[in-house]
Amino acid sequence: MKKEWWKEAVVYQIYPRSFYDSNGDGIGDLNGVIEKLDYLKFLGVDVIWLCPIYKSPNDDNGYDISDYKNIMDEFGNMDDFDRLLKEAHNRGIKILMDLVVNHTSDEHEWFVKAASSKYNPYRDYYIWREGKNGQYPNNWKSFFGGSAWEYNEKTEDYYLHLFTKKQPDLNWENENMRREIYKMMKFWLDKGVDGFRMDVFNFYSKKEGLPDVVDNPDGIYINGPKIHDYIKEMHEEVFQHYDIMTVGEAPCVSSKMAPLYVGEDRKELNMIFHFELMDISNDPKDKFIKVPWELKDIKDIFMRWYEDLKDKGWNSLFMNNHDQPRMVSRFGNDKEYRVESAKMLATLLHTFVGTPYIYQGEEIGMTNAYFENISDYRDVETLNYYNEKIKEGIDEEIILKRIQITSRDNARTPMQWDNSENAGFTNATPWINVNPNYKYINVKSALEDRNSIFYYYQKLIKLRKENSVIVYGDLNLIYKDDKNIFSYVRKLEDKEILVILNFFDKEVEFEIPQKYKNKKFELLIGNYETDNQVKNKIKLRPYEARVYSL
Ligand code: TEU
Ligand code: CA
Repeated sequence: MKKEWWKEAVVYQIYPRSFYDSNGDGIGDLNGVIEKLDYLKFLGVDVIWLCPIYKSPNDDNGYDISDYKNIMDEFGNMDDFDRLLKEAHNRGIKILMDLVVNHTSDEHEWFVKAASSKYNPYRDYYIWREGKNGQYPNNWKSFFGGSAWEYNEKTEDYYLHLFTKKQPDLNWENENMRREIYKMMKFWLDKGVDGFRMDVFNFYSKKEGLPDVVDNPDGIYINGPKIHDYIKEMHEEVFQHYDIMTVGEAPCVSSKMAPLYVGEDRKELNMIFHFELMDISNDPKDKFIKVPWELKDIKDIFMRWYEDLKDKGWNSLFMNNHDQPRMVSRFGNDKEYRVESAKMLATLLHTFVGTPYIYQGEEIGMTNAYFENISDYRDVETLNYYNEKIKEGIDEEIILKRIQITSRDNARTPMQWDNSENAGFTNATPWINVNPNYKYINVKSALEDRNSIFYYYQKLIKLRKENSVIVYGDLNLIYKDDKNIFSYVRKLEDKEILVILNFFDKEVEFEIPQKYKNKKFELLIGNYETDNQVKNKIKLRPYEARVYSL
């Protein structure tokens, strides 16, 4: 397999609003990120993915951009950004920008002009349609509730917005618009940024005629007919001229389809974020309703993506981000076994095939917030859902229970730095409440405890650097049908490692497969005290993880 720096890297995702507030206004900012670079260096990550920091009215916390070439007021200014980039590079850390070009803010000057008159040159940068018999132009729904169309009084027609009405979709059919986007990308790359995480990139292309969705939007506004043309053009115009990393956020992409986007011969992207794992416990009709998951399904997803991309392209590994509940709350056990289960899940993400992503706070085992009042929530998706369900007459208590488990705000509470007021995130009132468990879950106490989740991550990252088998080795699943244990062997030339993960809170036995029984076992990492004595069977404690070199 071809060697690439982005295959060997570990990425750390920062949600700047909630990372560290350097100037006491309750909002995280770029100088706050600079102050914490040494912490990230100590953890050992190679790349930071910065969630959007561009000018924005913050209808969707920066995913609604009003000026791509300027910094959000609350986060600082371009000098701060330039310093951040320099300081990160000085420490050998790369910076990945969030590229949000499926839509802009409605306050972007392109949209302001476009909405002013049917004859404005910017009109065609967006997607406008007349109503049908006094109704919406078609049946498309916004991801954040209601129709995807908003009426514009002035020009007496509708514009498309797949997210909030303050996030109008760009018209990728328009070549001038595309050229301006590529120019803007080069503006950032010429500053020296190291790549892009591309927000819903597979939504750019919309099917001609904008037909109604019948079963699902695949091929209509997701993975639309021209999507590969656009990404190839972007590669040709932009990517190929730089040594960068690209990762596309890709809802509704199957493992079969993925090689078309990330195939090494395709000249499109380095990797994507697929949603199969993130959707695993979602009720298909309502993601706020969670259904139980089984280990079998998790294994199937990991294995299928491994096999379908094998020798073709690369994958990304993550179990949470700024849109998802906290990983330890969702896939682990944030009550009795928070530390053990957080480490076990980390072991999977850092020893499987693909580039691991750490979402801020994951490395200290931060949990869901479980806020009890709707007034504690800030996220537009959550608030829209609440209002919609109240209108439908659903009991408030039921709605709040769903929100507690699923809301994106679970991942957006401030980073917990220490046990002082507001978790050391700010000395003002934070824009969103801190999780009350900051008293004992925080960076300071993690750094003081040799057995903390933090040091476990540090060690995993180091192991990856020292053992190329973890990056480039083949993978073989063991005990495919075991309901409790996820186990596999990684192999590169004569190097082999065995990963054993107990996914639940019960003790289970793991029998060493015949062909490994005579090997010498050396424990590389584990989340419990163990000696190197490996007999035929291993009794695994709750959420136990072990990685052996054979
Ligand atoms: O998310 C894209 C997306 O598909 C969302 O519907 C996401 O799945 C949802 O938030 C989960 O419920 C991206 C960004 O990551 C998200 O923060 C933005 O709100 C969205 O695009 C619009 O830019
Ligand atoms: Ca601030």
